[in-house]
Amino acid sequence: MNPVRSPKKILITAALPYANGYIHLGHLAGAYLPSDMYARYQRLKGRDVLFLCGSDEHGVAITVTAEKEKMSPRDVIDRYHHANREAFERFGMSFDRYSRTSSPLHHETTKEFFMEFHRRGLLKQKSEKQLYCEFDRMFLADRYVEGTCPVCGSAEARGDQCENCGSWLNQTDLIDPRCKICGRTPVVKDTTHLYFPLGDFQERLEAYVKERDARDGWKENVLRYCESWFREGLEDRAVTRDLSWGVPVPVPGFEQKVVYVWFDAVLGYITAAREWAKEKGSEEKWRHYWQDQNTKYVAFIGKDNVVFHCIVFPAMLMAWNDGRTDTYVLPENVPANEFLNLEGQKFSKSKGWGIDVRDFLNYFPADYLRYGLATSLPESRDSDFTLRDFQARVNNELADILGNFVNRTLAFAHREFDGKIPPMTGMPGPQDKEFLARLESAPDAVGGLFEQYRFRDGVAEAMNLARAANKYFNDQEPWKTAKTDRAACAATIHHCLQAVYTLGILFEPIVPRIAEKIRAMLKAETPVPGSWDSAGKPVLKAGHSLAKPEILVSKIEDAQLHSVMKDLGLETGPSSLQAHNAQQRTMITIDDFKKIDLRLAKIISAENIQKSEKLLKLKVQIGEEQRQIIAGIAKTYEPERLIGKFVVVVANLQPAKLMGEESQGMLLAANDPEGRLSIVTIEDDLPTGSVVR
Ligand code: B3M
Ligand code: ZN
Repeated sequence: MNPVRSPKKILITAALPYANGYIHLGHLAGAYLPSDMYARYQRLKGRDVLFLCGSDEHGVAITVTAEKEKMSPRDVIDRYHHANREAFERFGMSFDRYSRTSSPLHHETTKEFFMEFHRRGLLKQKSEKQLYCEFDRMFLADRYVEGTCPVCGSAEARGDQCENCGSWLNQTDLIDPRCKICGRTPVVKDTTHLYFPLGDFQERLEAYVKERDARDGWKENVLRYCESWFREGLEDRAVTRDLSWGVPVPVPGFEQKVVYVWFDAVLGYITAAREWAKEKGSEEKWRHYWQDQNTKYVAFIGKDNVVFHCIVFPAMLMAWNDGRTDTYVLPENVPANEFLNLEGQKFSKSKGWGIDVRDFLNYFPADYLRYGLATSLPESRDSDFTLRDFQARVNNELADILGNFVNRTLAFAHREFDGKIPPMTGMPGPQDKEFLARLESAPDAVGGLFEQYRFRDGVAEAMNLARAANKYFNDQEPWKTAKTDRAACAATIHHCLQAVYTLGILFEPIVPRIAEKIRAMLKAETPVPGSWDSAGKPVLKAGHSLAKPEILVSKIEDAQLHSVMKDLGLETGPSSLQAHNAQQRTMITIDDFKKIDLRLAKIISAENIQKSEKLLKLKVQIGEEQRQIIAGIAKTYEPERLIGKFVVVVANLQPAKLMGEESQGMLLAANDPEGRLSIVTIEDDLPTGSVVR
């Protein structure tokens, strides 16, 4: 049997976000909102759904954050795991389980796979050259090194990848590598790792992608990524790392190393199912989804995770399945979205450009956000989210079309028909028939698009039905027939109420709380599994009484939008958002502050530096001492203008080389978002060397 045509069981996963930062709108538009719409839709279709997610809590993403925020990795993951789980709940994600990869059960899952591969001799031991920081006494895994990209020349390439040109790198390829912890130049040393033979699976993987694409229609963007990987040729991948945070490698001689984060992260989906089953009190129930070849497994992700879900994870599952009878299902499809931009610019954690879900939901109901994102999902290419569009979508569509139709219909039924569903007598006219046909075909039209992972189109189709319903209401003019032809009026309202019911089902995957309100107003039961197919049909019986209508969606006023944009720092671009985020930055103690030795200094000489438009070379007097400081102020200050000025310098900053010149301190200056700059000076001429605090 073809599992895709009549899938009874559907396993759905959404990428496990790293527990090292808060979930933002870009994440939601990537993997989360689409997966949730899909899961909710499939449940309404009566399918047996298991929907899983959780926090990815290992790897350098976590340890780098821990160092930056001066916390232990454990504290980092605890903070973000709980915050993100809560944000997802508020957003209305309907996960059956939100797990975490630091759990003991997950370590067990990972070790099981690892040992299975090891026992079967799949993992090859190889020695490779890696960068080692003699100061920090460690091998610098992936993101612990930075340097110049050998492909594009960007100065900020990471050990594993250059974000600027997207090249995959070997850390030893980096030009001028630097240790990210201490800034020193690392040395090259040998280290031994275990490798998974990914290359051996290339042929089978190509066939796998081809077959699943033919069966379930993979997205173009995903196929393109896969093709380029296949074209380059798959190679063995190290699955161990020299780190202390992660799942310890269970192989003798390797106890000091941990399992590569991606090896364990994808297995997190299996752990989540095992946890879910445990909680349900039937420990083996997870196999009902993962280990039944009739399950359709769909893995929702963002585009940067394609290789791990379309190539690495399937290869791991193939490898397991080769030697076992308890075999896993492979992803039937891996719908990956592209990126969502915010107000025309990339979301960027380091630039502070983005909106956290938690922040946004302090201003607007989750369903407004769901609708706003659903209509701008980056399904085939990057897309843009702007607050203006968001307002327009909510006001002109959610409120004016859907909300308005539901409200006017219910209000009319209360006014003219005593709050009950009026009977339908007589034969429907041509316009009624046309509308009823439209209504009847809507569930399949919307559902068909959801089945093809075309959520934007599906949402538009659902809204089109509400549009058609409004038009029907207008064309029928029930306010007139109420006086002239009661039977016709009753029929119109009867059909409109059936349409309200249908909309209450079709909008459930998109805006679940609004849909719930609609059903409550109709006093229709909350949707039971399978109710999708009751939509479009005349389900409501004449005489059934209705609840009082309430406002479904209130509009977003301009003034409100402005103040939110200001609060969120969205008015003048990334730099103002950065300032906004800076206000929320971690507090420091007075002792932290005292570590900075700020001194009053006098500039005694200043000159340009050849080949640099930005830098000036200054000599400053600090008490008895003279120092050279290289300052990036040449665009604002002529050297002559600076001589004799009293400035504030950081006197205990580690010396650094800039354009070959040593800088023995730093000058304080203020910066505005437009890049204007002013050095900090002192009002009265106190002696140089005076302490500034
Ligand atoms: N945590 C990467 C990311 O958040 C990674 C996904 C894991 S899915 C198994 O983009
Ligand atoms: Zn170092």
